[in-house]
Amino acid sequence: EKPKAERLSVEQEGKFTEDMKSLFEKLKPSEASGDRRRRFLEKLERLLNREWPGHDIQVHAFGSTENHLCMIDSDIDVCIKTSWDGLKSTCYLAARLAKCGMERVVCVPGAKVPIVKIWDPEYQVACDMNVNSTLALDNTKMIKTYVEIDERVRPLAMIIKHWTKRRVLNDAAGGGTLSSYTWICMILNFLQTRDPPILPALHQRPHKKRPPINGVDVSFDDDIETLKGFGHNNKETLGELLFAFFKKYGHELDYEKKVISVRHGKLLSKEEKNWQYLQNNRLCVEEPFNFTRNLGNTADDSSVRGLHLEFRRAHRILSEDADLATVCEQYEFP
Ligand code: 3AT
Ligand code: MG
Repeated sequence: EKPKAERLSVEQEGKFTEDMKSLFEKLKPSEASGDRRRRFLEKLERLLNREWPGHDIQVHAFGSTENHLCMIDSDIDVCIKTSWDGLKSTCYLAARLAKCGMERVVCVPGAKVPIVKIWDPEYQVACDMNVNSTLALDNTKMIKTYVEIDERVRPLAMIIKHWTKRRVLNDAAGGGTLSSYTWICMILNFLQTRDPPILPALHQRPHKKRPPINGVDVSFDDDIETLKGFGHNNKETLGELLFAFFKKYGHELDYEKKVISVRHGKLLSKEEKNWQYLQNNRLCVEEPFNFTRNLGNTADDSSVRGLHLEFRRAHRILSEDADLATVCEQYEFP
């Protein structure tokens, strides 16, 4: 299938950008929901230190609670930092949280990062927590920095996240599709590869080196004052960008050969990464810190084919009548 139109007409583009702005206003979480999240985090920290006094237990939020891309129904991701060994057993932690009034408590001890999931009925929030797995705090800081560089990043990324949820493309663990984190990396790389670019590659810019954590280099340029305005030579509107996003992933990217790399701010080849023979390597998205990891491997070949069709569907609807509501229509299982 060939792309229907190379670009939007001026009228389509104007309408579409306005629709995006008003959808963004609806997606932005209210102040009240921000408050609920903050108060839940304070409560959790109080509760943990009351249950296990003397261990200086700190609660750090990461993921969308911290990276400016929070949706109304986003969970709260938490890293519990403590030098005490006692919380290493996530099931022990889970049992105590259940006693303290948390609901739907589940411990997942065998995961790459063991977590506890809870629902707090008081503040009506879901929370995933890990103990001392701090890498996510650093990659959250990276995303937050990218979002702050140019004012188009936040509305564009929120709308794409909304689209992924409506089209049921945002369930890495259960659905064999992609996590929000993987989607965000695909959006950032798209913005790094516009001409002229809207985002730089923070890892490639000069910056102070920090000591590695568990062998992983966690440093990148986070000097937001000098980074702001980086993309000002690019004048593309939100509407043009979303259209180009669907076109790129629906019709332009060579999935067979390429690797999406936020760390390098460009596409790499599977050969140079030696990723030709990885399992589930149809869609390759390099994890920016643990760069031997392919974030796209949660989607198998048939799932990537489904994603590809979704990009093409969105692109086709936009080129026909630029209707954002239809693009984001809830997917109904047949
Ligand atoms: P939602 O609003 O919850 O959909 P999010 O940005 O919070 O979006 P996730 O809940 O998928 O994204 O993930 C929470 C954070 O966990 C994001 C990132 O800091 C970290 N993370 C997720 N997946 C990975 C991964 N495969 N490798 C490293 N860090 C990850
Ligand atoms: Mg989250």
